[in-house]
Amino acid sequence: MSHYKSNMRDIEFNLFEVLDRQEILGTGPFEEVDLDTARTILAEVDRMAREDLASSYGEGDRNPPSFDAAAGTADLPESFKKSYRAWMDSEFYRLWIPREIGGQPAPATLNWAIAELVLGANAPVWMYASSPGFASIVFRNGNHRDKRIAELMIEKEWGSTMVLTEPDAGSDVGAGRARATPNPDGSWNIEGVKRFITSAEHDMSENIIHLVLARPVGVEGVGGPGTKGLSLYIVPKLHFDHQTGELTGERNGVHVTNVEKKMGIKVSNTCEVTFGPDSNDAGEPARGWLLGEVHDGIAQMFQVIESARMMVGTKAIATLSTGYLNALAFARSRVQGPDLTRASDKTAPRVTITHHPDVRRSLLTQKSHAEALRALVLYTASWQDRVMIAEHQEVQDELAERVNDLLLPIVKGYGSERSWVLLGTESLQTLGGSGYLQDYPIEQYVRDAKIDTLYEGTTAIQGQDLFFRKIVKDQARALGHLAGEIDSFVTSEAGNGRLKVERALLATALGDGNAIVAAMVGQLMSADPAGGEGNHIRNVYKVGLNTTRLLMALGDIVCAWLLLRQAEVALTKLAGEVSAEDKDFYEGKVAAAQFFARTVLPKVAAERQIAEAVDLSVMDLPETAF
Ligand code: ST9
Repeated sequence: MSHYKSNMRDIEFNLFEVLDRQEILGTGPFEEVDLDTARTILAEVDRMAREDLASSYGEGDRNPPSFDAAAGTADLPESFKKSYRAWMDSEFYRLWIPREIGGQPAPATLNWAIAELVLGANAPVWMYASSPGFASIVFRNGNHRDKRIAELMIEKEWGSTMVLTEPDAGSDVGAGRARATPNPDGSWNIEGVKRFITSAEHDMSENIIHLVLARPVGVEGVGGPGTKGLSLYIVPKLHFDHQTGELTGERNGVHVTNVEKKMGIKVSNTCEVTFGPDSNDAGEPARGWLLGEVHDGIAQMFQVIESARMMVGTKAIATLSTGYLNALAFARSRVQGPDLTRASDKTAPRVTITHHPDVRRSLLTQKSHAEALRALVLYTASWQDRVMIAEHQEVQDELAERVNDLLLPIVKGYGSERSWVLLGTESLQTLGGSGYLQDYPIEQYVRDAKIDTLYEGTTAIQGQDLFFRKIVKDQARALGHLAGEIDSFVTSEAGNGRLKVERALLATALGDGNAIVAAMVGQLMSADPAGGEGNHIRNVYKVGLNTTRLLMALGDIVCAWLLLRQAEVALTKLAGEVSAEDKDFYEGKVAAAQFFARTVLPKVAAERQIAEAVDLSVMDLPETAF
């Protein structure tokens, strides 16, 4: 039986009952993907995810690739390769990529819905298969040569990687020391050691294209300190003819020098990669080509990172969702103890654990969060749809870009934190001691989901990104828009009287969220010594003590709003004729929204108090006192 339990009903509810994606399917840039096609694709990906992709999930964990240092290889289990092949052969990746390189673009909402199914079933399949996405970035930013390379990456199904991190440059990408020196033929020699490089070695494609950040040296005007001095290079594992794609038989000086042993997603090879000759100056140089012949590496790499952060958030919620549905299936059949009302009666019949209040609390906690986070991913994607439509019309939808940017750290940071914690504290816990066994998939889910709070920018980085870049630098334009939308919901009559209490709770939480932002802006301004007496640069620490708090509080508020919007839709449906199955579904939507509003939102007030009262005592504590 498949470990993966998808929630197609909720995915379709989001797409077609809340976000009304049927209005854009089959139109504009999505001309070739109409509603029927979208539904057929979703059904097929769902089947494939539960069967072909999920089938190798456990095997990849129990028998992960092992690194052969002499050969520099880390071959994947056959079962995993079969899952990967099934996904690649479906060619659904073409829905992501531009027409010019063989794509058939679909709305981002449809693509992220598909992504959820694949990521929930077997996330490393998606990660190894993201090369067409990388090719899109190469195509978008590249010159004539690079555009051809992008085509070849897709035609030949080569693998790809994003290469930023170094042993001493993780969150601080700008501290990277890898260097690039120009050659007379227009190529560059790359030298340095990179770490934590996903998919840098495997036996599923004949070549791998690395997109490498390195600092150009010896060229006037480029290559300064920090991230802005980094350029992005296309560095192949094996050299090839840039026109035909034929491998020249020449090995490039790019060598995997270690594959990490990890807590989870073990089948996803996480590699140390050494570029250029070794410390004895032996070996071939690692030659690469500057992407687009412009020194704009960090901005180019962030095009990849933005997509990857969305991917990580989607992976996290996909895992929470299947974790919840596995816990629910267990709870429905597990008989244990009497009903609490008959606890003192030793002869009382034993009941399934779904009768116990604390199990119900736990299940609704899981359900409401999984569905809230799915709503968050797909709502964010709906702004990406707007960006795509505008680009197709050759205009810019600045608001859509800004709101998408604002939501990304919430999807990634809030989504991954809530998912990994709830998988452990609630989903696994529902199974009692059995949850700790490999007989059930949840212990693997917990291990596999932990990484989501770490890679592609830790939660701390997401919190800083949210406040400094997406709120302060944006002058709160996107935040103002979103807060305005939430405000109109709370002041509306949404829910026909049944959501009155919840709208009031949301109004209070929105006020508290705004107050946290205001407090942090005040703290930031007081850190400007030019601002006058009482101002001190150290006050910026107060902001830093609050950034993760703000990330989580805004996540709670936005998620509550999205769930309540869904409850409003559900209540409207319930007022008409619905099947028994739909009645249960819609009642479940209303219950999840009410539960989330009543149990999560009141906590935002406490976060506000803490944020406003933050002082410098934590920073004043001598390190030796920790
Ligand atoms: C990793 C791999 O963890 C994990 C698994 C990968 C799985 C791969 C498979 C999936 C891939 C999907 C690929 C598909 C592709 C696409 C498909 C499309 C169809 N937003 O604030 P400043 C830029 S890899 C946008 O001064 P610092 C911006 O250009 C490791 N841009 O930063 C900015 O200039 P300006 C992941 C942003 O203080 C410039 O950076 N590692 C954003 O110099 C400088 O900004 C990390 O994620 C943004 N949010 O550096 C690193 N932020 O201001 C985490 C910055 O002029 N660390 N830029 O616009 C950070 O993010 C740091 O905050 C820092 C700080 C490095 C940015």
